[in-house]
Amino acid sequence: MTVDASREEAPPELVQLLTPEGERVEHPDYDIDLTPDEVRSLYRDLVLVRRVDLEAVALQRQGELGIWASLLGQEAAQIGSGRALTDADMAFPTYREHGVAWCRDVDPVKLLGLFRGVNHGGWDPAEHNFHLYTIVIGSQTLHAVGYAMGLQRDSGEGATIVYFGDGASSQGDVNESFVWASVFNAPIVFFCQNNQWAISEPIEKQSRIPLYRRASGFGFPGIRVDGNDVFACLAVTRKALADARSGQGPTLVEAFTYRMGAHTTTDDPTRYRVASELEAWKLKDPIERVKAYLFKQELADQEFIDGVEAEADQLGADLRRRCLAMPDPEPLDIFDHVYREPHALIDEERATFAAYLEGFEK
Ligand SMILES: Cc1ncc(C[n+]2csc(CCOP(=O)(O)OP(=O)(O)O)c2C)c(N)n1
Ligand SMILES: [Mg+2]
Repeated sequence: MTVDASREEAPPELVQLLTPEGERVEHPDYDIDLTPDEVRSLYRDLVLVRRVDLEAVALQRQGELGIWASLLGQEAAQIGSGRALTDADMAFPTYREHGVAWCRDVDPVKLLGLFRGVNHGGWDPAEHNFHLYTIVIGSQTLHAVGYAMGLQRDSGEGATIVYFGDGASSQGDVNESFVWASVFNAPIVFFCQNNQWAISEPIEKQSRIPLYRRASGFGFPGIRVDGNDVFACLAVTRKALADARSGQGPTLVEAFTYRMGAHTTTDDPTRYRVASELEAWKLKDPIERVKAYLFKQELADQEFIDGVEAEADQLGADLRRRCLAMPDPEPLDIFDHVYREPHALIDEERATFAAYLEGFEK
């Protein structure tokens, strides 16, 4: 059965400021004025976070991490939105926001600690204004709206940004958080990285309409941005955050991007998607377009590019060394972090587990 052509939608508009070929384009509502230093700095961020990710995948493959969720392909969405944040803003990530963690000055080795199983979070959310990674899909959107409502009541300053995926958009939590944010006019940006896949489920199985259009049903604006364009992601997120801070309420940003790698290191995407799809997205690489722009505008030369590459090599090597040096926790430590105060049940469980460990030969 075919769908009546009159029922089909026109293709959605996408905010883009830098084409895949590295050409600057204008947009009537979004513009950005970046100094050469700022553009070079964005390029550096993109390259360095890709290296952190590459090193982490290698470490997992060598048995040094239990699992890793790669950000490959999503660097521009994360660096663009992450660099739009000010110190007063609070970010709530999923488990893939290594680029945003970078922008919040979280040492990447702390991310590795979580995936190596040597800590339960790794950083102090209050110190970095970057919440702990959340694996329960979509649940952080409710936490973030609550936080935003707190900001609204306490200081009236700062905004909240919450990250989630295309798959998460089908979760009840996410839809409930849209209702709360809307009716309370909460200072929040919903930043959805539509990377086209939720493990093996394609976006077509999540929505009949472009995700950004969901926002209008809840009563706030939604916008689709080229998620592989770091300039556009920065401009759009800056505007959405400014709106949130000035009492305009929430915005849904749909960053249209692509998960270039596996869902996590436990997944094999060749089992459910065709190679040509990946090849098409490779042409839209978020780093290559900034590099092309830097060359075309004569804002950087090969020496600069090589310098960033050398810095990435050093970062990767340093990360590997510090990852391997992280001590294993004592098995019984896990019981110390369940409750703040002593607890009879936990004491009993600790004793049982200690007796079990005693049963092994030393
Ligand atoms: C509540 C809940 N249901 C199911 C899962 C298992 N799960 C982990 S990741 C994932 C897919 C998420 O896809 P998406 O929201 O698009 O984010 P992406 O991984 O693509 O960044 C699912 C279903 C989970 N972690 N939590
Ligand atoms: Mg996804």
